[in-house]
Amino acid sequence: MKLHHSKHHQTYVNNLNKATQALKELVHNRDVAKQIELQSVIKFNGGGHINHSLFWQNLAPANDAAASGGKEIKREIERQFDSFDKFESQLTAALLGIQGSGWGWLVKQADGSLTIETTKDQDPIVKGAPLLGIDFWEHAYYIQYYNDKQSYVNNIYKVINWDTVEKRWNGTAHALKL
Ligand code: MN3
Repeated sequence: MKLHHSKHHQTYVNNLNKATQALKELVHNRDVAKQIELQSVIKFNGGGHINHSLFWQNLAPANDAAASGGKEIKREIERQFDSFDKFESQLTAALLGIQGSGWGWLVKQADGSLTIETTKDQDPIVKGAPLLGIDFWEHAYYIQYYNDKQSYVNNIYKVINWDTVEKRWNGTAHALKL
């Protein structure tokens, strides 16, 4: 995770900064074609920055109170998914079903419903509020777990900061304002 934070996440930040700087010049020079060309770079690196920022705040040490917090959101999850176990197994299935690189999410929709979503590469959640995001790129688990994705999922569930999830759910922490 140290490498993940200081190398991988940092690269997205550096590339996003470079791209937004370049965009300013292109706007100034009224080069619309080049601005459009730059959109995918901004989406990838901006998404990478947003997703990882959400991810780090989503984690807590296993024995930390925050890892067993979030009583209200857990009750809501039980209500909407029938049980917490059902929620976890649905999220696990979604994560293990990702082909290539991507993310698994718990999202609060505008009508209050909770949904499990996956996004490809570094696409961020832009519709609804992402409450919980799990990085499912190989770089997130390979050093520690090799190809054993299931163990990565099992262990990441032990270090979820449920207080953060709850704050995003009840609006006391803005999910996308970093
Ligand atoms: Mn990552």
